Amino acid sequence: MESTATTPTPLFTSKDLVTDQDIRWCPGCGDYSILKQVQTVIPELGLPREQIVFISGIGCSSRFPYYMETYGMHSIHGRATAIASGLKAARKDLSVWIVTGDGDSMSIGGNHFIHLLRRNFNVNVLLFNNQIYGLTKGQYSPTSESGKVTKSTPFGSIDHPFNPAALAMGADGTFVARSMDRDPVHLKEMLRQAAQHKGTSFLEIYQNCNVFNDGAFEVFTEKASKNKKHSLLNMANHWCSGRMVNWELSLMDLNLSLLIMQKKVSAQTTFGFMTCTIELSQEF
Ligand SMILES: Cc1ncc(C[n+]2csc(CCOP(=O)(O)OP(=O)(O)O)c2C)c(N)n1
Ligand code: SF4
Ligand SMILES: [Mg+2]
Repeated sequence: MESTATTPTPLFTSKDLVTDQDIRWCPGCGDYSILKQVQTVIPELGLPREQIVFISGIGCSSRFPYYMETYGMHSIHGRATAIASGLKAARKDLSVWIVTGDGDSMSIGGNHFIHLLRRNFNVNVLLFNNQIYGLTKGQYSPTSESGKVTKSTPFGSIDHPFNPAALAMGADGTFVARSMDRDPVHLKEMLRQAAQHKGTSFLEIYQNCNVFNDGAFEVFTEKASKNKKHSLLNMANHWCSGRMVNWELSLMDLNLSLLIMQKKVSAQTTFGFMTCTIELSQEF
């Protein structure tokens, strides 16, 4: 049967999304790449700019709405999720995007974050995870690795880090994906899929803070290690084609003790492309 799906016609270009604001991110920050990919994908939605809204909390990442020529709000620390939910409840026609950081969403905003996913409001969450508090100049965050030495943990952090994607799955998130600032092709594809998803889409983006946590994700990008440490899985397709069980088995053979393998999910649940953080016992 022929597909009747049509691709929307863009009403503007990525250049129309560039604002007159001076960008205050440090030169070399991974946020620039994310901004560029978002500005590339948003016109593809075919919506007028007045139907697109970016709402952020507080942090370097949360300066994002200033740099998007759409509606937007640089809101309150950890509360972008609540404000976005309220807006979406009142204006279902809007495409609502939440931009947050690992501190903003996993510390002060942690409670709002899990309840947004549980409620499954039709909004999109972009979590820029640089595993540090960037704006406040380099304190450890809930996603910093154990032993992390920072100004606030001079003898090394004694905390176990949160895995935001695992947290999202624990809250029964219906779209959970992870990408990287350094992989623009994959990032754009994840943004497209997130936009298409009905319900809360959660996209975690590994983002390099070259000033306070440089190279945190090098292991996934450098030639010597990336094939061993980095694998792309698309659970959605495999679930739909009824082959999820096969994937589960083959991944277990490969020693991937990912949470997604252990968790029973509903048929509606979509898991986007996950970047594995566990060393593969053999290469794909
Ligand atoms: C109520 C409140 N508490 C604390 C702060 C200080 N503060 C500002 S940004 C921030 C953390 C930001 O970290 P993250 O969300 O990871 O963003 P990044 O700067 O790394 O992009 C904190 C603790 C604040 N602005 N308001
Ligand atoms: S402090 Fe880090 S996250 Fe913030 S703008 Fe600079 S490089 Fe980017
Ligand atoms: Mg951060």
